[in-house]
Amino acid sequence: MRLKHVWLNGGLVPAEEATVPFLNAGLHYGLGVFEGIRAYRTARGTAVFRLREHIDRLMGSAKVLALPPIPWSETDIVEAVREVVAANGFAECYVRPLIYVSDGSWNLDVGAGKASLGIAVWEWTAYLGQEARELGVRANVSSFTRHHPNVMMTKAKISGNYANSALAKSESVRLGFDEAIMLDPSGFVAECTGENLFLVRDAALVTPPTATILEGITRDSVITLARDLGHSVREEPVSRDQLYLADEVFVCGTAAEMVGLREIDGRKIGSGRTGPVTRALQQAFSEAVHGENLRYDGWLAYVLDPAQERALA
Ligand code: PPE
Repeated sequence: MRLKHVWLNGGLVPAEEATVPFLNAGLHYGLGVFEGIRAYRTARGTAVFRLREHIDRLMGSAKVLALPPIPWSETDIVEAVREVVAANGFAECYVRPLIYVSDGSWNLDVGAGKASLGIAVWEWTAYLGQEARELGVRANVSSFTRHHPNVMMTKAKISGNYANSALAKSESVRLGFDEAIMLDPSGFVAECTGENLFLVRDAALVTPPTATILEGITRDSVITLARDLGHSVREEPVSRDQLYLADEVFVCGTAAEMVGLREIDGRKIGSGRTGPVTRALQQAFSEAVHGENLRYDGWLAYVLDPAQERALA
């Protein structure tokens, strides 16, 4: 299905009209902050997963980059996301809000510019390949280092930060791998180019602490699901060789969802297939996002409210 409407600066516009001028500091310098959100099919219609948390992080990113204010509140943006998802009619889609410097800032003073907000959606299925979920994927430790927290702000989803991800990802793909694992400037495992990372050893989960990573909302969901399934979860520094020795390693993010790493740097991880703990968590995650486990219903923002659903019935 084709994208029909984009929400741009206050309302829906036809997708072909959602363009930005070439002379735009957001484009030239990567001065923007964005979110990646997924909407899923549920028995009660399409629901956006952890929408409030994503918009909260979007506003946090804007604060970190010190973007000029926009005239929409978090609640307005939450409503705008529901509006654009409903208007495009996808049962499941990826949602991409972007606040970008649309005017001024040619002197690199972000505060001197003006910011705009756009929200688009698209169907994005196999982010790490069709067979990733079942079989797991192959990764290498990148020759590129993840951002130093006083070079780029690792907690903010700043557009310009993604040049670092793109360098690493492109190199890994060129070398024949599916994804790159990135180390932080002190040599510990940080995250992947668009996902956080967990390892499993003796049924316990370990994941790098939040200091130098993007605080993933999927990561947070996985920690809750894992504890609810009875696993212990520790946030502590992870070294490269700890990955090699793990029973299972998996990555998680909105676009990728949950994907096992079956091989890292040419070393088979565990059995060389997506392991049992990863599988159980994939299942629990899938049930949560599709509204099949009421315990996690608070994570879902239904696109149509009950009155709208009745009107359409
Ligand atoms: N780390 C990075 C660097 C990252 O980009 C993401 C999301 C995550 C961790 C996981 O965060 P969360 O989605 O809240 O669980 N990456 C987004 C963009 C991917 C892209 O290629 O663009 C995403 O998954 O939407």
